[in-house]
Amino acid sequence: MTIGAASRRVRVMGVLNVTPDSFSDGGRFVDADRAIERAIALVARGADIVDVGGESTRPGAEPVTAEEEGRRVIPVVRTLASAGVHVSIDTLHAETAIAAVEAGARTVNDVSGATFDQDMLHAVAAARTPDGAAAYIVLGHWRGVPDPAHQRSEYADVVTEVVDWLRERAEAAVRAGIASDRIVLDPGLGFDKTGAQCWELLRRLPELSALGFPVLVGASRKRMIAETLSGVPEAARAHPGLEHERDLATAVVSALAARAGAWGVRVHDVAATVQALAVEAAWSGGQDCARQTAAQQADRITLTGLEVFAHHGVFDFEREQGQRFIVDAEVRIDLRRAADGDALGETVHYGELAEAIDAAVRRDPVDLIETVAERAASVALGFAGVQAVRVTVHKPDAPIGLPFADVSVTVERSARGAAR
Ligand code: PMM
Repeated sequence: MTIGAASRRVRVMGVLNVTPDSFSDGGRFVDADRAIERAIALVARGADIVDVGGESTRPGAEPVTAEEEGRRVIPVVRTLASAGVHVSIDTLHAETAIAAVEAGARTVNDVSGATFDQDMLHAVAAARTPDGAAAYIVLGHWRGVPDPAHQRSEYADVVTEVVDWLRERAEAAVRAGIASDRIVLDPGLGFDKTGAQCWELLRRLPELSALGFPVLVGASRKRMIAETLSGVPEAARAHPGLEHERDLATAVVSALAARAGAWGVRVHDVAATVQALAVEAAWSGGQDCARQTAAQQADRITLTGLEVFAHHGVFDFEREQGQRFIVDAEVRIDLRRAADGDALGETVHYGELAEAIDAAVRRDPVDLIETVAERAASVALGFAGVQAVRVTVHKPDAPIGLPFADVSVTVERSARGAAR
């Protein structure tokens, strides 16, 4: 399968930890043969990608050298890739990434967003699989090597910071030579984030999708799930049929992530997630992510004919006398939550939008209506939840020496400089 053209609605990435100290497998798959057996079971249950990791990112886990990591993972990667499995290599090390891609891994999954190893982006850009294909890269958000001694979950706005950081990392990847259609972004749930911050990232996932890259969600068995389950009766948590007591809740997250437009989910228990995704797909009538995202992006609020008297223009008399500027603004925002709850807090208050644009247009005089339009677009984008804006500034009384109806400038801008 490729990242661009989906064989299913949401990709399932099955976790294969080949470590003696992994988060949740407890080192059960250190032996290469057992790891391969486990991977084959993941694929049989419906995994589209098998994510092979040889170093635990669990806080406090012993770091491993690239050499030791390679020794653990490369034989597994080679065997699985030669059996036709889409293998992703979960690594922080460029050296391991290159060796894995050369052994057939098609994706490099770097939870540090390629900041841990400065060579990572160039290594991925240059690496080729044995059949000559360039690799995909998953860029995760993090603030450094997970360490229980570090309290690094202070954010002014976790979503804004994660989105801005990932946009910058995606741009760096493109500059390093990785094609933009080979980049996947991941909010890095649990990496220096509290449970509440992780849930907020999921709640506002469309803000990350608005960057234009596929989004991968990795909530599987994480503390955010355990915290949520702490409120349910003990007897409801014990599930003999599940490998882990957090797997059912993880599967529910997978279904909800699908609904929120995620491109893929990274999970330990593939079977539970595949079932949950089947239910979600049935419920949504087989509508695919792209269409769902497009529907979200089709929602809009339009304000037209806002008249502002201001002093913009290149001529002195325009600066002195002032004139009318007429503004049309269209903001794209997912309106379903506002409509579901009849909640003003979930949408853009059009009165406040009008006032903010009026103030931005009225501010200190400039020569060009281009500048005025840019200002208005920028304040409109500042409203919570706005994914994109289109602003037209008309100057119907412009000093043109011929009869004319109108002259205007239109700008379209996406949230936080959406990458595409
Ligand atoms: N989480 C872990 C490891 N790798 N990769 C991606 N892309 N996203 C994640 O959220 C992520 C990851 C840590 O969890 P684990 O040790 O249980 O696999």
